[in-house]
Amino acid sequence: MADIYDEILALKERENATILAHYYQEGEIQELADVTGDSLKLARAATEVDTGTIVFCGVHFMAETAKMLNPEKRVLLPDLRAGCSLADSCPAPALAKLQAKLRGEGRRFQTVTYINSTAAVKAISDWIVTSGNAEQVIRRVPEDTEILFAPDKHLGSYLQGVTGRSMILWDGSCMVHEVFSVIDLIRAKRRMPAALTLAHPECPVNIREQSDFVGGTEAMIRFVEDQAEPTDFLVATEANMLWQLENKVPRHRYHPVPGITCACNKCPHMARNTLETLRDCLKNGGPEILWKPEFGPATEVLRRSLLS
Ligand code: CIZ
Repeated sequence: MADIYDEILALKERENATILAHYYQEGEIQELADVTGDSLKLARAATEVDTGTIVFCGVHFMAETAKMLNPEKRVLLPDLRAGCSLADSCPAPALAKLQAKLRGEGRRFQTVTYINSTAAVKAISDWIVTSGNAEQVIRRVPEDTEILFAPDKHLGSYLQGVTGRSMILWDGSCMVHEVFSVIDLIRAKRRMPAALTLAHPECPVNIREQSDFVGGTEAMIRFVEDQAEPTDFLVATEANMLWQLENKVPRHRYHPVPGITCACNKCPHMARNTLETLRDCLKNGGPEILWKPEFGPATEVLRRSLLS
């Protein structure tokens, strides 16, 4: 391990690169990163990078976002196939068709899109939200306007509840958060009655209802930091988040909520980035995120939603 770590650090120096890593990456990658965070924190951090190259250890839409906000930088993604089931569930032509149908019915609406989407979808949206800023952004949508929320129906239904806004929900979901087992969660709560349950808002309502706290990953960190006494936490989000929680707030104990078919729930797309592919992408200068025509209009929406 030491060898590959040293190799990556030397290549990072040679290539004048900054490594940004999402909390859903393996701990060994998070440990090497210059900045770790959720997609909002990483998007903002990308605008402050002073090296010519950003290596984004996350999934494709996150690296695309970093490129859009920093067109002059070289943005590398260790494996271009690191996709997202939510982004896949919402192709831009299908969203455009629904928007045209709603307009044809005379409905007044704005499209609020989760950052887990392609640039082409962002380009036809009014707002982009992350789990960290969704409530604030939704408050910027005029009260007399409906909201078309895409692509995550679970996050959308959670936001309907907390904002009281009426929403038309796209039928998408995250393959990781969709499959937590409520039966196993209830069993774990019986075994550990003092434990607190944390759930990501991408989880279905049956998991959220069983939870003491619902929030994105940054909000989870703040919540556990606020608990002074050592506590057991059952955590319903991508299992690599436990590494970050253990690293940042080690006084607590963290237990992954199992998935229906697995003991802990990891994103197969995030897992495409490994120490080896990270090293190789620094060595080869690629794969690189290249500018596409839809990045222009998508960038405007991103900037007003995330940076102002
Ligand atoms: O916003 C993100 O980065 C995602 C996908 C989850 C979270 O809450 O960090």
